[in-house]
Amino acid sequence: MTDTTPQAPAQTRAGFVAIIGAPNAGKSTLVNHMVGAKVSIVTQKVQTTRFPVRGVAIEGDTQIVLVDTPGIFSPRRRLDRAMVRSAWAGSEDAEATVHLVDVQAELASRADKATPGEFRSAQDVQTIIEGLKAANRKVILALNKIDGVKRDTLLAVAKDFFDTGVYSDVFMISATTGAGVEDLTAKLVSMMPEGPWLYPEDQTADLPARLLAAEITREKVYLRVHEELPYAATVETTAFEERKDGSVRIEQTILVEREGQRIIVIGKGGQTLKWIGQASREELCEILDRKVHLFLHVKVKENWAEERGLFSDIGLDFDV
Ligand SMILES: Nc1nc2c(ncn2[C@@H]2O[C@H](COP(=O)(O)OP(=O)(O)OP(=O)(O)O)[C@@H](O)[C@H]2O)c(=O)[nH]1
Ligand SMILES: [Mg+2]
Repeated sequence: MTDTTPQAPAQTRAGFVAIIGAPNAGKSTLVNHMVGAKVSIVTQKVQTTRFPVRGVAIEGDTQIVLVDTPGIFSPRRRLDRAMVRSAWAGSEDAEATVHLVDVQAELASRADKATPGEFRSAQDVQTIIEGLKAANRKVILALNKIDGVKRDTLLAVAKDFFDTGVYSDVFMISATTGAGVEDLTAKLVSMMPEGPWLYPEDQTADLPARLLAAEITREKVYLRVHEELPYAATVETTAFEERKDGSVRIEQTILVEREGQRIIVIGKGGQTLKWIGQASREELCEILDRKVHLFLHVKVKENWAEERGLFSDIGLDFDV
């Protein structure tokens, strides 16, 4: 006799995990690695991520919605304040939070060999620990960038962090090589509540295409001219048209704050802008899986970072 009992539906689990940390800790790299696709842009520059970006990772019956957040640091400008606020908010709404720490910056700072950036990063980590203490919260610590760091050095750092009392668990990982990420993922899976999945099975991200396209171009701008452009550029998609032949036509404006920056982004004979456009177009073709016609313009708009519209476009609060 054949068994005709219907299969009981598998018990699924799903939930949100926020990844917080100082700028440049490797949060976006980790989210991309766990999702297995590029959902958030990565550069060597601090403050790359400006708003919470969601990426969906699936492990067996569990769906983990990873929330990549902007770096947490001492904010000065309006955009900084809004970014930091959104990072903390992302964490408060999540089932679990991972505090990601650049252990190389931490070690350099302890050895008094830190670059100004590494020193700032170590300070920002302390700010985050204070924030967690004040909120009486326990989160998961992941020491990142362990590639090239000695194990006994790592253990000593891990112990110091654990002794602050704000961490429930400590993991040591490399977001670029993937070392240790499986263990961290297994822990997160165990923390997800039972419930239906939050996104369709085949969806890895939920960024609207126009915004994603702007992010990809911003990444290329940063990769190419990061030294000359401290924090001064943003990208807007002004047109996004699907064409009958299946291709898409995208027009974007790169906004900078000064004429000198406009000249840098364009480059000698337009070479820099050409490189940015090519790199962005190639990646957009891959992500959107079709032919892309990309047109870039560069404009000076002194106070683009003070415009209400920019904030609402990317889901940040203007009035913080
Ligand atoms: N050596 C090493 N570098 C890493 C690792 N993870 C990330 N990086 C590098 O660190 C830099 C910053 O990575 P991001 O993922 O953009 O960092 P982030 O925390 O998202 O930065 P913000 O968005 O600015 O807050 C990039 O150059 C990465 O390639 C790692 O495990 N090892
Ligand atoms: Mg980031």
